[in-house]
Amino acid sequence: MESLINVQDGVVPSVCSLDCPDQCGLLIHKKDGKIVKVNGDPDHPVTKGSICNKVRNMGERLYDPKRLQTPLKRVGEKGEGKFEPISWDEAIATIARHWRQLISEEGAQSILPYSFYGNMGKIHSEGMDRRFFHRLGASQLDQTICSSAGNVGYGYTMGGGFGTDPEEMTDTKLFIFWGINAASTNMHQVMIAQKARKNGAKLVVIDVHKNQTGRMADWFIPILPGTDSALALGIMNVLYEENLVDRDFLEKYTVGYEELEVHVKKYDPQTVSTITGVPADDIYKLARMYADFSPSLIRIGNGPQHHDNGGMIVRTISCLPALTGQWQLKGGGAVKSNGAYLAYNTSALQRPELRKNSARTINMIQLAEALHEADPPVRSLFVYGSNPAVVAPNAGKVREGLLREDLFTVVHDLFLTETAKYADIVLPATSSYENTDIYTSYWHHYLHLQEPVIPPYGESKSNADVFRLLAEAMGFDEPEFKDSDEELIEQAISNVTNPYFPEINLDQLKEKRFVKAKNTENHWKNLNTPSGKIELYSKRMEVDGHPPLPTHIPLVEDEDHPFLFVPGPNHNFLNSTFSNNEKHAKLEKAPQLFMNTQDAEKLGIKNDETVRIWNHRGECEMAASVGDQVLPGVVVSQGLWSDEFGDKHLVNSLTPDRVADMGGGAVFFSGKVSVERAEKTVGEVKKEAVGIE
Ligand SMILES: Nc1nc2c(c(=O)[nH]1)N[C@H]1C(S)=C(S)[C@@H](COP(=O)(O)OP(=O)(O)OC[C@H]3O[C@@H](n4cnc5c(=O)[nH]c(N)nc54)[C@H](O)[C@@H]3O)O[C@H]1N2
Ligand SMILES: Nc1nc2c(c(=O)[nH]1)N[C@H]1C(S)=C(S)[C@@H](COP(=O)(O)OP(=O)(O)OC[C@H]3O[C@@H](n4cnc5c(=O)[nH]c(N)nc54)[C@H](O)[C@@H]3O)O[C@H]1N2
Ligand code: SF4
Ligand SMILES: [Mo]
Repeated sequence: MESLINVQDGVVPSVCSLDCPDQCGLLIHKKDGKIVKVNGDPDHPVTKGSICNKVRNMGERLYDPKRLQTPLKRVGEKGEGKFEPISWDEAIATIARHWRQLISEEGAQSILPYSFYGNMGKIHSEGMDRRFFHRLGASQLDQTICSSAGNVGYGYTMGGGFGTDPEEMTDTKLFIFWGINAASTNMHQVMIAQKARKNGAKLVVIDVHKNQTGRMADWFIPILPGTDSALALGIMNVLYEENLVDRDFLEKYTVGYEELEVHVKKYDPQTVSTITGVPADDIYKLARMYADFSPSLIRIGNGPQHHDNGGMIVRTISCLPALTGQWQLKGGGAVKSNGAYLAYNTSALQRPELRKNSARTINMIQLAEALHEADPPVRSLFVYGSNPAVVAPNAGKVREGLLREDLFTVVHDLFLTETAKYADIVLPATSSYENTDIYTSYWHHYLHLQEPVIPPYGESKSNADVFRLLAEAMGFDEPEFKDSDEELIEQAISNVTNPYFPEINLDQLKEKRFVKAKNTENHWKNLNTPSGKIELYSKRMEVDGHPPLPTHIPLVEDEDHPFLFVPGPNHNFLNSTFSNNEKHAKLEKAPQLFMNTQDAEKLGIKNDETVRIWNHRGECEMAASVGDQVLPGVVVSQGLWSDEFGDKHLVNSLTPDRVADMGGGAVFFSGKVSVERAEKTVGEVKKEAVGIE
């Protein structure tokens, strides 16, 4: 078949590479060899031709004049952003020279790779890079920043990332969006719910912020941050008390339902109300509704697990569907992540046996500490697919660490990100549209192939190609570094032990482009928990130092400030991706701080006035949005804003970098702040934010 790159004018297939559950099938419209339009693929069984506005405007990002074209070396101070173009030969030779010296003087552990999923492609985000860093013997990175607390919590109950198939949700009668801003972050889940609502289904949203998603609900339930375990236990209390549980199901398919019955007696609605801020009557109403409406589906978002007790919150919520036997109904159950259905042959792709040392592991959310205090010190950082100077907690301290003169930093990205500004060497990355790769969704059940649809931009190179070059420069002559991207794909999808993984080879995938996981319907009958059942009581949790039954555990006391601060993502960016693209930034206008009218009145803050938000870690400025969208004592912002449009918008300068209860997860939403009126007008803040009046 002709390479899609060579199509000058026409429509070619693709898949969205962003860290988003929807993983849409795309159709790329080309003219004169360039992308002129990005549409959804109407033949995709789940995303069905609709896509978000962010990716509709992807062309603006791919051809943004700010996109990197050549390798660069730093000629100014760290952080200043002054660079000069160099050749790939010089860039790779410089890195190899530094690393050889570091390895001989301080050991390979002094080198730390830092990566996440700016591109979700397996080959480029967790393929050749892993082979290289294993062989190098570098420090290992625990990739905890996104959803590890919730995934571990869900896993205690359900044995891993196994939940309801979105394609089965057409008959669902009750959707509970629990801590997910799906209107912005999982738009096809909203479309499915909206369609079901036409047939009488109801939508309940439980959130700390009445945002785009909350506003479309039949019933919005505001809750205090980090108290969702208590609410779920209150629901269980009513279900048991009023005999609304499915005892047959519990007996056959769960462990510990009798212990749970005794345990939840102490979580009566009155007690739970004082913890959660949800009125007791609403707890009764919600529990009865949950029993009445079948099938029901709980879509568990990422918000609740970005707290000190986030693992336990997700663990607790994930017990609910079993109580009313939802798993046995088509479209009933829950989804946290469905990623496990498409677990592939990671060891064949990543070759852990190439590692000859047992190097330390560094938790990525503690980068600030690692750069300041690791012993032996981190002396070189290689960043790709991530922008820690913006996305990591305690980002002010991360930036201080990046200033260290004795730290040799390399950043591989499409743009001169905030992190790249601190680099010694910057390497230009291809976009996913320029690569060959495979993608698996963590919500729907499809595996996709991406073939390059445009040539590499300027001199940019894919992640895998950069690691092939580095392997050669470091003298690694193992055949594993010679494998092509297509060979890597073949290895990843062959000899997969996961029983749900579809039987497919690369030629078949080229023809079909996407293929579904198989036999997933009865997953809940044979779980990867120690008992094989749904574990309401978990011995494994006890061994790991947690209460074995779902339990409400209060948040850690952050330093003494009056407001809990919840800085989540926004609609038009994807984490920090797009925040530097003018079109997307203009659509967001300016960063806002949502606060309750009572709090604003006490502080003499009016709507649209600029406020200063601060704590012992840092400070920020935003325009106040005063109203009833959040409960008193809570403030919420949206979006990880770029430095390019103002230097007072780094929300992560305020967030704590302590770890959650499970999985070493991040606690972005458990920090506390003070808020006061700033002297600036909102007009000035907006102007800084997006360059508009
Ligand atoms: N447009 C857009 N889409 C995205 C992203 C993006 O940045 N922008 N990011 C992508 C990524 S990487 C991820 S992980 C997902 C995240 O997407 P979601 O799963 O939606 O997670 P968040 O937006 O972090 O938080 C969801 C909601 O949880 C609420 N929340 C916070 N704390 C609590 C709490 O204690 N209890 C309850 N009940 N609610 C709480 C927040 O107010 C927010 O509305 O989205 C992906 N999709
Ligand atoms: N305050 C706060 N902070 C958060 C969150 C929050 O809700 N609130 N959410 C957290 C979550 S859930 C996540 S997942 C993290 C995400 O944090 P990151 O993983 O850092 O995500 P992005 O900010 O999108 O940065 C991805 C970078 O990868 C680059 N990139 C894209 N494709 C490629 C490629 O093929 N190769 C290379 N080399 N680079 C590429 C992009 O240009 C971009 O600069 O942020 C976390 N930070
Ligand atoms: S970001 Fe999400 S919704 Fe938008 S195109 Fe990509 S997968 Fe689809
Ligand atoms: Mo994430």
